[in-house]
Amino acid sequence: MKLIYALVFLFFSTLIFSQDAKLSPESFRVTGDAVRTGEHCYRLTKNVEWQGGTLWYKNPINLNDPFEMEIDLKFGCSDKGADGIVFIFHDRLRTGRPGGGMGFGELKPSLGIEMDTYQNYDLDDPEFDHMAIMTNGNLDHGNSDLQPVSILPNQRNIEDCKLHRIKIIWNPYAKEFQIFIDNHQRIIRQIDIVGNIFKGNPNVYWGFSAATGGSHNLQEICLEKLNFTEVAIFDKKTKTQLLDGEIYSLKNVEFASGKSILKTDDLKELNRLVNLLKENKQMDIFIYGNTDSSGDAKMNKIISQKRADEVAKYLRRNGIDKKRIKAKGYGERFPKESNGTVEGRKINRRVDVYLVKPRA
Ligand SMILES: [Ca+2]
Ligand SMILES: [Ca+2]
Repeated sequence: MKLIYALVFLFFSTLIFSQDAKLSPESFRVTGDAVRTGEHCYRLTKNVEWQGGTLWYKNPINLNDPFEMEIDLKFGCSDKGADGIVFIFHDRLRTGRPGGGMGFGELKPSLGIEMDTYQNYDLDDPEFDHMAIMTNGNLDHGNSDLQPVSILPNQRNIEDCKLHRIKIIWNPYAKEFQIFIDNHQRIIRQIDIVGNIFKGNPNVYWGFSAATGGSHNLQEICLEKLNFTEVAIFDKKTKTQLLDGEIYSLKNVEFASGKSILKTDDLKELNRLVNLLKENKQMDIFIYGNTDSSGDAKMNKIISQKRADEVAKYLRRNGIDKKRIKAKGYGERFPKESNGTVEGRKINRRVDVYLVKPRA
C-alpha cells in the first residue's frame, strides 16, 4: 500500500514540477515595453501612448499534440482605451506591427486570437470590445469570414480594471480551437493550423502581445496553467557544432552489450535530431555505429552497422528522406574511452552523427 502512495505522490510531484518549469520566468522572453511584475505576472504595456510589448514562451511547442492554457488578462481601466492583446502562434520569436496591429499586424505565417478594445475604422472593427481568430497578421474584419464576437457576453466593457480568466484549448485531432472568457465559451472554430497556416510545420512559438497608440491602457497578464508538449531541440551550442559539421555522440541513445536494439525510452535526443534535419533541409547526415571491444571484432562490426541502421530507421520513420541519410558501422575501431572499465565500454557502445554541410 505504501508503495502505491509513494508512486501516486511521485506521479503528481512530477506533474507539478513540469508545470512549474513551464511557468518559471526562465521559460519566457519579454520584448519591447513588456516587463515582469510578479511571480507569474507581466506588464505588456504601460498606460501611456505608443507602447508595444510581447511575452514569448522561449521554446517551440508541437501543435500535433493538445494545447491548453489558462491565464488572467487585465485590459486596463479606461473604456475606449487601446489597443488590446493578441495571443499569437508564429514560427519565429518575432513581433508584428504595433498600434492597431497589437504586435500581430502583418506577421506571417501566424495565427492570432485578438482581444481588441479599440475601434479602428480602417479595419472595420465593431464598436464593442471584440475577439476573433485571425490569420497571417491580417486584422481586417472587412472579410466576412472573420466576423468578431464581443469578448464578454452582451458586449460588456472589458476595460474594467479587473482580471479576466482566458482559457484556450487546442484539440489537434478535431483541429478545433475553443476559447473561454470567465468560463463563458466565446469561440469554437475548426481550423487546420498546421496544414493551412504553417504549411505542415507543427513546431511553433506562442506569446501574448499588446500595444497602445494615441489611446492607451495598462495591459497585464498573469500565467495560471500551461499544458502542452515542448518540441525537443538541441541547445544553442550543440546546434552550432552540429551545423558546423562537428562529430557528435548521441546522448541517451544506448545499447546493451552485443545488441542493436535501442535501449532508451527517452527519444528526445533522436527527436532533436529529426527537428534539426527538418529545419535544415539542405544538410545530409552521416551516422556511425560503434561498439566496445568485447567479443569478436567481425561480429562487432555487424552490430555497429545495425546500431547505425536503427537510428537511420528512426529518422526515416519520422519523415527524413532516406537519400539524406548514410549509416555505417565501424565496430570497435574508434573507442572514445578505455575498454578496460564498465563505464568506458558503455560510452564506447554509441552512435556518432555529423551533418554534411551543403556544397557552396
Ligand atoms: Ca482595434
Ligand atoms: Ca471597452
